[in-house]
Amino acid sequence: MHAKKLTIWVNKMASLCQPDRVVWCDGSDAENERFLNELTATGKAIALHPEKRPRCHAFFSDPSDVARVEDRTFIASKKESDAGPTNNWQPPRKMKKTMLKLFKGSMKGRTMYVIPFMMGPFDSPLSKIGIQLTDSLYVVVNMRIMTRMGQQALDRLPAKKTFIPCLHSIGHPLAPGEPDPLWPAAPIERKYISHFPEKRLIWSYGSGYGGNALLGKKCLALRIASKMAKDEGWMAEHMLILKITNPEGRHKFFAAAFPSACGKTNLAMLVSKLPGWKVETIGDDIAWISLDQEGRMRAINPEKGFFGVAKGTSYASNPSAMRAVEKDTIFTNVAITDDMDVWWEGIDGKPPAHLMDWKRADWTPDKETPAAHPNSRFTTAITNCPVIAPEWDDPEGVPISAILVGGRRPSTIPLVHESVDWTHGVFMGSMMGSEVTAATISTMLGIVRRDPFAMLPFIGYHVGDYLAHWLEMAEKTEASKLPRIYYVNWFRKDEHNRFLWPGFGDNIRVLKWIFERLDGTAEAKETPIGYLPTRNAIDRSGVNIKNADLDALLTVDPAEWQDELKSINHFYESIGEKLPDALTDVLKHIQAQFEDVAGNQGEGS
Ligand code: OXD
Ligand code: MN
Repeated sequence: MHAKKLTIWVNKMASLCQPDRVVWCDGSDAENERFLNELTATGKAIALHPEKRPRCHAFFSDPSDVARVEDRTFIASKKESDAGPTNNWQPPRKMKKTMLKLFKGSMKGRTMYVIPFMMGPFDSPLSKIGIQLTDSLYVVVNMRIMTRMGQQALDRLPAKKTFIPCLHSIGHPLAPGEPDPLWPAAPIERKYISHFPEKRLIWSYGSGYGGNALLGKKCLALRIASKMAKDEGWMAEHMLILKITNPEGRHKFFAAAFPSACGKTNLAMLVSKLPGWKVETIGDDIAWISLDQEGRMRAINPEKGFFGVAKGTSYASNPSAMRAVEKDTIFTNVAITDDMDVWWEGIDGKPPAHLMDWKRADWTPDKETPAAHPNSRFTTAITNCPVIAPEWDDPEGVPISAILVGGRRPSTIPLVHESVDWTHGVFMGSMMGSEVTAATISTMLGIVRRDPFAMLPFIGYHVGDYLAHWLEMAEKTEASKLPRIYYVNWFRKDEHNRFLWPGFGDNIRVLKWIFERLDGTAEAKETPIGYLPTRNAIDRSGVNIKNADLDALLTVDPAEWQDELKSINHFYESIGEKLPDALTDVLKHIQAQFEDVAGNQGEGS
């Protein structure tokens, strides 16, 4: 029945896109090798040095196709009010009409690959099956790393009863005899990354890059899944999942939401600077969270690989990621050394005297353009990661004790603060974000791009309904069983633009405080914005962080917070009437508490 539905859909899409042939992928090693051989034979991929980077390949995209395209990403829900102010809405019929025209004959001269894939552990009740149709072999070999792809996923179709159809075309049909470019794609105005959340359907046209094309990731596991989660009572979140173990061998699991480019992969693979404390990785980008029988939140990582930003990754900043990409990895838009290894800005060591840059041109250190694209990526299996947690593939998921939220905030937001309850935690998630400008002193109080739970580009419905859903989740269980929510900020600076906190492996000191708060043993002080560590509650053993710096990191400045609350209010107004009142109430409550403190100080003096 389900197989029949699948065959009918594949046939229908094949007659629409008109590929020369249809190939069903089984996900085997032999198949993968065949595909990679074809990609290298046609020059689309370069095989890297067999000893330095065994079984690794590099790809180089068209310069017009280097990142997710939020402007060309659409939510086609029946009602505009179901897409909300943060999404590009299109009426489903109009969207379909536009795209049917584009998909018609879009795979001429090409092969349509059928990719069955599972998001989440094979036998988890939380997992979902997707079927992606694509005319990009680059997508196939990446999906094989990022998802549980192939026959094993297909075998679960009868049990799951349904699948999420994902149609993808790079939008570059070939006339007979027409040469195939190395990275075919459609021009920007013809790219459409379209989602039909009510139909649980994804149609992506014109881009072969990352989140636009590997449809299991942002499109399925976040945009479509967020809507399914809302309807079904669970949560699909843009969060890493980590396991933290203390020196006594006790462990907890934390999930953490940060906007793109705030170090999620680094935190997920943190190398602890505190002896005896250990962090292991479950996921670096996406968490599907649901309530278990006991009313606790459990999370799975729906993915099976990392699609990480290469730039800035080094043995110094993230040794585990570097070890993960030593073999069986796909690199996209990195630079290539003369001995066929990879290079990017921020990797260990000095730039070599000569490279091939991501545009396949000669590069020497005097060249003004970067050798690797700033959004250059590695695609590597989670099992390559040396600090993978044994629970990463557990069908039940892992119980989450704390949820961390944060962003890049050079001022105002302390190093860490703890919510007083779930609603306050949701307030913290709703207001999180990063400052847009590179911080200089004059822009320290610059514009903050609010990015609720780092989901702004990924909520498949109205942001106000999304925040309401967070609040509703708490009504399904007891408050004591819910994770506690913490706002962290590694990026606070002093007036000379110097980072006050060392970051990276030293972030374990903050994770330790959170761990001990959950155990009820760490000290905290109450402030109008929540609980903050006392100066001595942050373990500074083995590091030189001055009292003055720590005090600055833990400062809650009433004047800065006045501006902050105003700015949050402004953002709330942009959400409109679907914003839950409970969140405005938290805002007013914090405001009132600042006024109380000021009043008390006034009386005291
Ligand atoms: C990502 C992103 O690639 O969030 O993970 O942009
Ligand atoms: Mn991400």
